[in-house]
Amino acid sequence: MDDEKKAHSELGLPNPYLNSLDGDFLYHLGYSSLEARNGFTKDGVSHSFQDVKFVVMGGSSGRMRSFAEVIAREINHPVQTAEQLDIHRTDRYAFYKIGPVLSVSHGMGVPSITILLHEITKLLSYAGAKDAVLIRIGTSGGIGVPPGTVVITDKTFNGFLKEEHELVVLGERKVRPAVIDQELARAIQSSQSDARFQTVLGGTMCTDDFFEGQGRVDGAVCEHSDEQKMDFLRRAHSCGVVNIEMECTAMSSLCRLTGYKCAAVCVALLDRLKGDQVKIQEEEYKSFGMRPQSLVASFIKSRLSS
Ligand code: R2B
Ligand code: URA
Repeated sequence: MDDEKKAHSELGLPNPYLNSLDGDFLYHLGYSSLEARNGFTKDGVSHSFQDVKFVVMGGSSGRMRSFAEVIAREINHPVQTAEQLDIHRTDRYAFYKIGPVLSVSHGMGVPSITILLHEITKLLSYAGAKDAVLIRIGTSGGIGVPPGTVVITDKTFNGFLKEEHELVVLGERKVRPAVIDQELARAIQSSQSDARFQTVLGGTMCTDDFFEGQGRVDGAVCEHSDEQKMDFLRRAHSCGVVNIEMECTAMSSLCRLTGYKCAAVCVALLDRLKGDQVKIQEEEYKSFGMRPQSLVASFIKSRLSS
């Protein structure tokens, strides 16, 4: 076996060039491959990434700070405050380590989550945490489901309603399958311990824009009609799409290639068949936002105790 192939299979990522790097600095996270392999020290305490079993990602830093405390309580972690769990090194992504769980923000949209996914899957692979599961917890626009419903994604669609992720590499369009782990999605749904909200398994459409990309007619620019929007949303719904967000196809396609299982658990803030504006009250927004956190915390707790 030549050196490149050996390196590829050793790290388990589909990039032979990683082998020839003389150390890999994960610039947006601020950690090096050496620290991923050997661990790091914070406030005089040694930490390792080797024990990571779950990476929970969400758009905002506040949500991931909250999740760090939620999961710390749920799994009885000896350290419970976000300040002490915080291991961020840069301002790009919030980053918390709670024993076997990483809680990381991913920002909004495909470009932002893609950068994180490249770096986090390299970090896990350097650390030897190849069995870690990646879960996105987020918000979304529902289609034909009441606001507050938590959607666990079983299919990821792009804006053409194809189960694919498209990107441009070296001036050419690349189209990759965007499929998600069914067993993981079902396991998350069945771990629900809080019966106060509805969950549904269904298709999620990923778009590169919140306004025109999601068919809204309330952006600064709109060149389609309300009727065209409704026709498209109904067509999407008939293909099995029950919610719309802005990251899932990038996540499912990259995780398929890197060999990590992933899931998306997003609460619907509104029903897009009834309107475009997200006019939710602050209290309701907070309580809806806790639903994916509560479900994923139950799932992680049950996995860790089994
Ligand atoms: C859901 O909400 C954000 C846009 O408001 C985006 O990150 C997403 O996927
Ligand atoms: N996030 C989205 O991407 N779309 C919505 O409609 C609501 C939240």
